[in-house]
Amino acid sequence: MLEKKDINLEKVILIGIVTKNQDEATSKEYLDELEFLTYTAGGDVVKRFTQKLDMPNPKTFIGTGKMHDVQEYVKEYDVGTVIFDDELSPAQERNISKILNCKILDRTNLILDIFAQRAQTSYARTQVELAQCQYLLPRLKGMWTHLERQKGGIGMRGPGETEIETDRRIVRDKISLLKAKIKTIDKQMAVQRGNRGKLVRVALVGYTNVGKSTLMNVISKSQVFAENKLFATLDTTVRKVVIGNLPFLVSDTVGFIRKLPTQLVESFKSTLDEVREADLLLHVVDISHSNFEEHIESVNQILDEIESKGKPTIMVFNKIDAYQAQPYDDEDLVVERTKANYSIDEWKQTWMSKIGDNALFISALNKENLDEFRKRVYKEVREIHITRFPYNHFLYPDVEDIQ
Ligand SMILES: Nc1nc2c(ncn2[C@@H]2O[C@H](COP(=O)(O)OP(=O)(O)OP(=O)(O)O)[C@@H](O)[C@H]2O)c(=O)[nH]1
Ligand SMILES: [Mg+2]
Repeated sequence: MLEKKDINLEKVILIGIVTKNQDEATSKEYLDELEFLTYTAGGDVVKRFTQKLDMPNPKTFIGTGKMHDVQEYVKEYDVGTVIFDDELSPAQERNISKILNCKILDRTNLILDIFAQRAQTSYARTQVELAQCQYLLPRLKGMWTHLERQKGGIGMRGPGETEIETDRRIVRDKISLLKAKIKTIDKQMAVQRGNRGKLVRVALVGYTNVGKSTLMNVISKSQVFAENKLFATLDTTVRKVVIGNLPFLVSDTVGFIRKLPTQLVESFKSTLDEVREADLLLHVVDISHSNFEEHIESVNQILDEIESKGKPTIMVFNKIDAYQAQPYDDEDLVVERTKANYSIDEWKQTWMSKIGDNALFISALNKENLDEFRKRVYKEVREIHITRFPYNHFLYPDVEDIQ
């Protein structure tokens, strides 16, 4: 099955740059992630090109010589798509597509494409479409200059301009239409949320592919779609969970990623309402990923954007089963020991000294440490619950007494 799918994968080249603010190792990690995104979108990366640059070339992003190498490769291996890790200006995109004569995408395009592929419900589809239209609108202007240059300015300007104006109007109309549609669904969803009463609400948040849905399935015995690809979840699922007699709601929602297109954050605002209105956040982290600390940063940044940063938060470090410290040679006096050499215990100490018992270390897959997880969540939810209902706190025993 998988093999058959592999045959149909699109051949893709990735292009990244190494700059003063982005060293070689960082650039490699970004390209690794871009490769995973490409795979998720149905592409097969056949080659990567990187270049050291002080700043991107305004015309072609990378230098002329390097572009020539890419061109040769595209021709020789019949590559259909070239993907850049950074956002291209409309002019760069145009110039490059003339040279390479194939599909040119950037990270934003790619993420939008994956979202479009993965959107299951009409609500998710509407939100993705809105983001795509918003991405397209400012770029239509650039497309006009392209037309002008291609067809020659004189005599073409009138009809050309009308054409582009019409296009813009169509896109703008579409945006209003989509916004209206989202508003209607929002109202229905707000009613639904209102109907849930005053149960404490807990939201799973985190970088994409860290195991949020897996954890959700384990704690709520539900069947949310989980797989080893990015953005497996686009809609929000809410389940009622009961620990030690105390019912509360847990939501699982879309994962975050570095440089999540702003258009997507905006149009997914309604999906993210579940996070904004939550009483407690469980920030799930994939500790087995070499770049997990940067992932935490990206997630915090997006939480900030959606005004949810100050909420009570428990950090849940998942996938401890897959964590592998880089081996360290004690006798090596030259190479300094770094965080990459930390054992899980060292990570525990580091985080516990920062945030105490708000750091948990689990494996959702192997169900390791889930008891501790349940107890910690229970304690927090119970606290929120009894501030809300001071008169029935006796219904719920102290965490020490629950099974
Ligand atoms: N080794 C290991 N793998 C895990 C663990 N938890 C989840 N996974 C795997 O990680 C992958 C992603 O899991 P999901 O639950 O889909 O992750 P998610 O955070 O919901 O991802 P998105 O919805 O795409 O944002 C799957 O292949 C899971 O089987 C764990 O504790 N250990
Ligand atoms: Mg998921």
